Amino acid sequence: MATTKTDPKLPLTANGKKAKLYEGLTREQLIQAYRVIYTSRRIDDREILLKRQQKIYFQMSGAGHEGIGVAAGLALKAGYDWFYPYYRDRALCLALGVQPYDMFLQGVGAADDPSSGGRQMPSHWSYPALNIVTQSSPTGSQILQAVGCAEGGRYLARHPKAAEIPAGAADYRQFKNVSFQGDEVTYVSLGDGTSSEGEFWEAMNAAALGKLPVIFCVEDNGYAISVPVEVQTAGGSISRLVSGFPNFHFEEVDGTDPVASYAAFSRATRYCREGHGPAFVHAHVIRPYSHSLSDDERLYRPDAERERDAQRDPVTRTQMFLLREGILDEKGINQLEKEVDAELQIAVDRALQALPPAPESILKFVYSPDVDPASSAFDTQPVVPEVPADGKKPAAKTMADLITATLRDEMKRDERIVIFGEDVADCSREEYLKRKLVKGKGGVFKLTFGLQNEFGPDRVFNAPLAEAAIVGRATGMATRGLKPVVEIQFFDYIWPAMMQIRDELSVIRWRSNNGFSCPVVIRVAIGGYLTGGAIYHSQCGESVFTHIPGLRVVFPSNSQDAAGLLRTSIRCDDPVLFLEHKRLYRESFGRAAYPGPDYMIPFGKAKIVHPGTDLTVITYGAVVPRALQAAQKLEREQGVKVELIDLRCLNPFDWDTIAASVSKTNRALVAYEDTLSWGYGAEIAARIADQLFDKLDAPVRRVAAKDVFVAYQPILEDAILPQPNDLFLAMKELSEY
Ligand SMILES: Cc1ncc(C[n+]2csc(CCOP(=O)(O)OP(=O)(O)O)c2C)c(N)n1
Ligand SMILES: [Mg+2]
Repeated sequence: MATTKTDPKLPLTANGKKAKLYEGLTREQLIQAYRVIYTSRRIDDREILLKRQQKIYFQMSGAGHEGIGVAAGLALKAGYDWFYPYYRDRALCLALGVQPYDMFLQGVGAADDPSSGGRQMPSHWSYPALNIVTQSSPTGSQILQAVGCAEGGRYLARHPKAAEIPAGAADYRQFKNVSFQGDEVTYVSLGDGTSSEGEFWEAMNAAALGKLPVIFCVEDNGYAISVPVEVQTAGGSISRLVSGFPNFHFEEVDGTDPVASYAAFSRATRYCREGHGPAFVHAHVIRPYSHSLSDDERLYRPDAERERDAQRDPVTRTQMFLLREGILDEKGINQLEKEVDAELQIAVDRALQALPPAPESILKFVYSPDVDPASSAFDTQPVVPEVPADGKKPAAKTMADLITATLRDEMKRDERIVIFGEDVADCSREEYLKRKLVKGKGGVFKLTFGLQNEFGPDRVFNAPLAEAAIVGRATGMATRGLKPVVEIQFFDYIWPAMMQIRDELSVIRWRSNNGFSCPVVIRVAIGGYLTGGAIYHSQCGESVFTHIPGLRVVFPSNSQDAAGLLRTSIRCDDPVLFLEHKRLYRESFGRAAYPGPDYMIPFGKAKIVHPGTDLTVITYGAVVPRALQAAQKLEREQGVKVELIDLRCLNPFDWDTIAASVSKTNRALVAYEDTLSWGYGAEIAARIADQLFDKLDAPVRRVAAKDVFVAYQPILEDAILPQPNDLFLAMKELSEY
């Protein structure tokens, strides 16, 4: 009997015949793709109308990008893979399962908007159930987080026990349900203009280094607002520029063609799933609707150019394709479009009725609603060390010793902790350590010394010299449930990470209405009094960070506080900036015995370092020992009793202790190492003046650094930073006022 040869890849149709496939897509999938593309465009059109009618407040269209979006949505899996889309990815989101109604809820800023509850502009996607991670407006700040997300997934696959929540784990883990798949892929997209951002290149490098399963999708519509691609990208082709990155799979495709785009995405996805490394999809798309409603592209693009683009419009293109292939006839297309239009009408009508968020809700989710690091749960007692047999006192440990001890204890307790940064590993070339050829470095200040040796290179590793990447990757990992404790080598070099800290890390929970969180700990060596540190190794600047809602800021002055507060930082559920004063690392001031593996200090609880009745001095960090010296001298010489308060934690700070003390002494001096004007003490002084005016017998005074950078020559450094004598004179003068 003769056998008929058929293509084995073709699925059977109902009547047993093999159906034609289009790069693996069935006819039904192609109809579905057209439905998504058409829906996406119609939502844009409807939103534009609503904006003109002033019923919504902003509009950002995905027009022209629908082909690549729907292709990516078909190639990847919602709720399984992870997504860091950008504002033109409406079609992707629809393909993944976001409902048009939810998109209209964003537009009206409804309380029920699942992306942000009315906190973010429309087209800033966030859908936790689908693994679509909250997006912001800075172009490109999502890219490093996508890399961190992929790293997080891979770490969890290698350390599955880390995902478990140990019984009685009274920490952030109780509130993070961690899920991961062995072969998941992280998708991240950006525009052609955004590929000029430094963070894009940092992310490409990190993904290539780690062979991470990330698909970078550049949606190249030829313009960044009015700037054309040849002015943006050297040589005009991002594909050419990135072609030298190792370990990547590259695709360049017409992103207005959903079938070709699906083929490209499928190959990219397969490459990533199989663990070969990252992929780069360069999709050429069009932008038919100007950049946004505030832009009129006719001012910089002639008609001919726009008409040329229109020939490639994915809506008409896909429609023609379906007709040509006989997948749908004209009637079928009309029917589908009518159905979509009717569905959108219902969605718009419902969304316009939706309630706005309550003004009282504005402070909800600035911080974790589940874990309060200022609560008594974080108030534990230090373990009293046993007296050794020889009767000698247990060794007093430096701040550096106890920070290392705390990191070690916590890493033992919690496998979700990973440590990375510049030079933090013992030795990246592991074989040197294994063969005992070297001892290992463990940080420029040696605070992470021995941790790679003990916990392995998956958990303690060096990062490329790129601060935005350190914080961005950590943010992505923490979104997945890990607890990155990263190091910024010097406070003076934190600024490349500022966008990640201010616009991402600190606000992810709030802007996603508690849909996502990223409780990273950033340890930073800060401060001067170093003799020779100069401008770029000595600065403070903590008030820049206490000014950021959502970020906890801690600044201990002694070793026991450092241990207790670092543990609270790690176990809590908020992002923390943990400031470690370099001068205090090995100072004899403030050494203490090891307080045990569970010692914690709650945030926002100051310590009275020296009780007094005549004058309150409020300070923190390296000014504490200097102010103590001045206070002791004043008491000795003048009998003035200073109450010295070490704030320890700057956000939140302990207003109650300040208020109680100033109400008693009626005089307040705020002292800090940072430059005087606009510094941290300005806020404290203002609050005292505002809320304790009736209690004051003298003006609130401040002692701080001169309004200049710290200089190299020690004579200059001494003149610039507040010295014990400056503090002494200010205390004396205020006590005599
Ligand atoms: C860091 C940052 N700089 C500037 C802007 C303002 N801005 C918003 S979109 C945009 C152009 C982006 O162009 P491209 O990356 O090509 O994406 P497209 O809008 O063309 O899809 C600019 C400059 C921003 N949002 N973020
Ligand atoms: Mg563009």
